[in-house]
Amino acid sequence: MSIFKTVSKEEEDVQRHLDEVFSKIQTRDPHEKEFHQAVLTFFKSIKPTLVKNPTYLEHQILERLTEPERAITFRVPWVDDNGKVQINRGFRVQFNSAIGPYKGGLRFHPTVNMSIVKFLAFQQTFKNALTGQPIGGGKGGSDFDPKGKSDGEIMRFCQSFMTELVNYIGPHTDVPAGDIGVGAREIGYLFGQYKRLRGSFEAGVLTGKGIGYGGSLGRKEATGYGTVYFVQEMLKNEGHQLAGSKVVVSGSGNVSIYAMEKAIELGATVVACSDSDGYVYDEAGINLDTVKQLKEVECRRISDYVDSHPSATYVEDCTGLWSIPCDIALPCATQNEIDEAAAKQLVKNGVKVVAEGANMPSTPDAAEIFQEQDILFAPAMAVNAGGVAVSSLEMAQNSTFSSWSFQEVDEKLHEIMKNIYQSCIEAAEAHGEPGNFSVGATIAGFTKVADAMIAQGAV
Ligand code: NDP
Ligand code: 2IT
Repeated sequence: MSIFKTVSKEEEDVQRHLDEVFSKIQTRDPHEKEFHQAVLTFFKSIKPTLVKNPTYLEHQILERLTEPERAITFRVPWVDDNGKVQINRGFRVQFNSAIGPYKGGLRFHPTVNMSIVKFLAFQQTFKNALTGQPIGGGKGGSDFDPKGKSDGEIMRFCQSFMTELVNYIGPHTDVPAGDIGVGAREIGYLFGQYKRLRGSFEAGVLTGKGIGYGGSLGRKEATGYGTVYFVQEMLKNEGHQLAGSKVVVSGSGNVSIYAMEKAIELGATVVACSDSDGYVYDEAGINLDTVKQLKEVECRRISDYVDSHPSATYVEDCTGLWSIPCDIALPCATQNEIDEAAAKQLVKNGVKVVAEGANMPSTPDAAEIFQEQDILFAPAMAVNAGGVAVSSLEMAQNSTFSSWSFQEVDEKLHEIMKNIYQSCIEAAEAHGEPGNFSVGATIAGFTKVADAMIAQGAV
């Protein structure tokens, strides 16, 4: 039986094709379940445009789009503080370069494997297209766990990782950046080693760099701010505003912190945030200075928040966060953090907006619940695109030896997020699914990449 709902003859044909391609992908790499999830969600969303434009199928676009141009794994040996050799696995998936050099972050987390990196690189391709910037899609990382490692261990790991990665990247080839477990410190060590190995200062090879050596003002804030700018557009369209709303944000890393900062600046109250151990609830509003001090400066756990805020509550259950009543839910931690039960709980508690700051944080069941219940639900591909968009602005500054002010970058980011919102709305409307941001975002990104691929022939 088919996994897709059918209606017309044209739809049936498209569906058969989608089923065939999907089944081939599953058979080839049966254990890559996150990648399968991303592909299936993508197929469901692009179906209306395939029905309208059969030419995409004639060019075997789906088979080509779902096979990375290159997928690299490598050994990363490093020496720990006890003098013991440790071995991790490194990855870089260069998924699609139809519209520009591969671009996407590096994730250091023990859960990293080929399925995770492929799903991230696949989605990055369409996200990057949506930004309107000339960047292709890639992603990488390692199963290295930065937690509890000394600064020296982090540096030696990054140097070893780059010693291999250097063979595959460059300002016009592939430009990595940060993601989970990779922030300014790691990018600094990676950049230093790249520069040493190449013997030249190629600023545009990595983004998210420190401001003193080619980084862009506003990059650190971009993903979180962009997430909230997107939410602002969604609310504006419904005649609502952020001021006075109650917000729950998962995670307390880079995306979460700057989503909280912008939401608070715009008058919302953020009542809870989390890390992988648990969440804090502060009815009066989370004190962001405390979170920044704990997470950005001292690398401590979110449980320590209550030491200086005794009226707040800490609960050792990170997904329990979704049972807190709120108007706006911003999942900003990791994939599949909102499952069916959490989605039902959010809906029951009256959530009005769910915007994905993290990549693929809602399971397919959860996403379906939000869509069925007419919640304003927007996918990662659109919502968190501000980070990579400003990475592209960093590349532009590097290539012209210029540096723009924070305000200039922030204004450009805001404009880009408004444009992404508009592209989603228009593409959804044009394909008979008004208000469906998942369909709109995916089709807008897909069209740009697929058209460029067709124009460039079978490469
Ligand atoms: P950080 O490493 O800065 O922060 C990650 C946060 O999520 C931490 O609070 C972490 O808790 C929590 N977390 C990580 N893994 C899990 C897990 N398995 N279960 C529960 N909590 C978890 O990463 P970022 O903020 O950069 O990234 C967060 C998300 O946003 C990711 O999905 C990433 O792909 C996405 N993203 C990031 C962009 C960027 O510019 N950085 C751009 C676009 C998307 P703990 O400290 O306990 O591990
Ligand atoms: O998922 C993402 O978009 C990122 N981690 C940011 C990628 C980038 O190249 O800035």
